[in-house]
Amino acid sequence: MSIKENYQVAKKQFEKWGVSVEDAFQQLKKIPISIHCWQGDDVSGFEVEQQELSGGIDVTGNYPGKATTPEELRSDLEKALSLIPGTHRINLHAIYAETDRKVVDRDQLEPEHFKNWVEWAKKHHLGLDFNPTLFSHPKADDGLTLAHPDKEIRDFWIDHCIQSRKIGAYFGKELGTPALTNIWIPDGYKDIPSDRLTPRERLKESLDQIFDYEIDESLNMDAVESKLFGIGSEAYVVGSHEFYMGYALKNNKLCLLDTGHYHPTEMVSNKISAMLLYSDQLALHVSRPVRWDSDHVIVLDDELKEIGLELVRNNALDKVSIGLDFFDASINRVAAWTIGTRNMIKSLLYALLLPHNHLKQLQEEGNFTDRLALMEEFKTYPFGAIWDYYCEQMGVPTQESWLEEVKQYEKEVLSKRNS
Ligand code: RNT
Ligand code: ZN
Repeated sequence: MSIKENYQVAKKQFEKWGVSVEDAFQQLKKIPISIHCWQGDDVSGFEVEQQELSGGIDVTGNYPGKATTPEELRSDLEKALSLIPGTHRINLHAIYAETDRKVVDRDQLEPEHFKNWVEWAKKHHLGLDFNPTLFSHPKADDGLTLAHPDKEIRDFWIDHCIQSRKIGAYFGKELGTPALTNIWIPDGYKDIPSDRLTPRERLKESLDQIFDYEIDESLNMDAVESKLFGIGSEAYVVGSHEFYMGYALKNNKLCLLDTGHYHPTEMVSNKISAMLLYSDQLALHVSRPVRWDSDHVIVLDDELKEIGLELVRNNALDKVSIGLDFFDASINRVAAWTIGTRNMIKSLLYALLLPHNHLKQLQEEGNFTDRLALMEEFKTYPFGAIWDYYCEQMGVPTQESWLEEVKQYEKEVLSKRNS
């Protein structure tokens, strides 16, 4: 049977429940995923004076062929994008600036250092998002940035964040879609602090200064990303969840929830509905923590499906910016992007195919038997046949056939690099 024939049979199964598969496709097409550029080069970036990755995050593996120039990274992204259905966004970090071999410190970065990215994004109809980089830098060596006791260091990073917001606004203006500029800092302590409050007071003040600089919100939106712990900040992280949730709500900023930044039994899927009652916008870094914030490539596991379900059944697709955040250097990096992004889209499609009104109604009636029975049965409905047809319709390879293309690219391009 062809993909189309399989689809036609499968479609009937979902239609039996009043679900329109065509409507699901229409909706899915419009959901942009912000694909993080840093999976392509192990969070290295292109600074002239390259620094070791710091900030308590870590990339393991040395799969050959990593991108070491902007051209290589963009070419790898293009390959991945050609294997992913839909029109998406690319998420950049400040270390991906192109400064023409000149040393430009982070507080001096300007929109012009990203003009090649913007030209490229225009050509490929992509939106761009941004992140200041507050790690892998001598001024972040002791693991403190915006909460640093030294005012000079704080000011340096404040300036960097303000410049970053300007760069975000430049993306927004050039590309006609607002950038999301997300601040994540590593600040924290390895061991039990003797004072938790003072660093948090300083972080709050630094953020106030950063956001005091006025930027048109229709061009750039600001997000803040919390964390529970990192390597070297096991005992205390200044920018904890409560810290940023309070800050974001009070100051009308977006809270960014990274799925790897909570206690292992604490699920981001369970937070979305609660957060959205108090804020009309939210951002995600969808990642996969394995025992710690390990940033494994996302797989179609229960939590990823649950996130998709929460976004769809709460009508939250317009309110939540979906970004990805994983970096695995032990496998082909183009494949890593492709696997992870296709999985994110699959989780949304899976969710778009369920009869949510009916399932909600069952719960309201206290009919938990039917609720569980149906939710379990839907797991083995012929979702794969619908996904395959979606890929075919969107002009990207179906099933595992994309892997052949990655292998070909590896043979022709990646294996010729000396990285
Ligand atoms: C770190 C945060 C942060 C980074 C990127 C590279 O724990 O998740 O988002 O992964 O900024
Ligand atoms: Zn993150």
